[in-house]
Amino acid sequence: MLRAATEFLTLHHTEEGLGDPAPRIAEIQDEIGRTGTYRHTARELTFGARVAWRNANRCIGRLYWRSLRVDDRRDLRSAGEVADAAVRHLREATRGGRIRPLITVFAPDTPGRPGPRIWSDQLIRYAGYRRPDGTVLGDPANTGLTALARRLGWPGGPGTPFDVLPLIAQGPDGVPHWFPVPQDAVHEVPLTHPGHPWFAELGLRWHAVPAISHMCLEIGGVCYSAAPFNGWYMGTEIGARNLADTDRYDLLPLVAAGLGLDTSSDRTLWKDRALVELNIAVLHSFDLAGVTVADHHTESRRFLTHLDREESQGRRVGADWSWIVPPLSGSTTPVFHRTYDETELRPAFVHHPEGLA
Ligand code: HEM
Ligand code: NRG
Repeated sequence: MLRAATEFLTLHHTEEGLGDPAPRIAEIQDEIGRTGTYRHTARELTFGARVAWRNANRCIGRLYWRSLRVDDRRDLRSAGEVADAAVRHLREATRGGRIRPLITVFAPDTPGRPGPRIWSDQLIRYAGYRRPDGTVLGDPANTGLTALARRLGWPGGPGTPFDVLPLIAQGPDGVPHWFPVPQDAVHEVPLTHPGHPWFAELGLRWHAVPAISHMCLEIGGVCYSAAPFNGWYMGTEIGARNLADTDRYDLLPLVAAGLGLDTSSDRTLWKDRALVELNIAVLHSFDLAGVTVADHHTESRRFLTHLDREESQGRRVGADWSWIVPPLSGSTTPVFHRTYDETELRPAFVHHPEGLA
């Protein structure tokens, strides 16, 4: 821990021009000796969270890493407190559609006392109910989380394809609990298409804010076991994956039918055409609703600006090509046509080792 702390404090002092980090490191060494851990100052926490975003190799949205707002809620550790603050996070981040990047940081793991955990992988998730015949109503990605919620006593939602799941969080007792996410904290966008009135009748929607909640924020050897964060969506996440993947909502056949496409052979490229129209609908609908959303061309350009800007500051940017290149029209974006340094740096967001039971 002292090694990780030293590395982090040196980075912080160097980048922010804070002078010699040695006195602060000596203080931390003493604190670790006495307590087995140490406490970041508010300023260290903010810097650490921003740099963890900067170091997220899978994230194309990093240009604005300095603008991340950090809500310091290290005083909270019970499941109920975490759930309440998570709902507050959603409201603060959404702002009626003018989405802003925000992270809420809860109590960290300390020796003999693990921090809280959020089992839901995002603050907002749609239920996936497995039917007796094996098919799924809702989002097939969330059947495990839905089953867990039911086992914990959640009575289930109204039974639409877009039922918002409760939040599942655990405090010091190590027992997961479920908490309803109030409807007014979940901003959603009904999907329509600018050129196809029938599209609205498909009854599709998606939520405005992607808020990843099951990753650990690791700063200077300290693990913040619950630290939900959000930015805004890139349209393809919804239109080219969540609604289109065959193991998600699998909607391309339905969209193709609406478009009157010949689906008798792959070679008609009906999937490709349906995919483009679905993505047009996502961007159009978010724009119409006044909800921040990025298109993959713009976000790709911003990412290259980010690379330039970071490199001009003398910093190397790690990136994972397979996550950075958008899942639609990859080769039409500049991020496709190059390779990236894959080095992983700390602070970082890391996946907890054990998955969902
Ligand atoms: C991943 C975009 C903000 C941290 C991603 C992905 C996209 C993306 C497209 C890939 C997701 C996937 O394929 O499932 C954006 C955009 C943002 C944004 C447009 C707008 C501001 C943020 C913020 C943070 C963050 C604020 C943290 C403070 C991450 C991390 C991953 C990721 C850790 C990898 C997640 C994983 O391993 O599952 N981002 N992001 N992003 N982003 Fe961002
Ligand atoms: N693909 C996932 C969300 C992953 C993170 N994406 C972001 N993050 N845009 C989905 O729900 O489709 N962010 O913090 O903005």
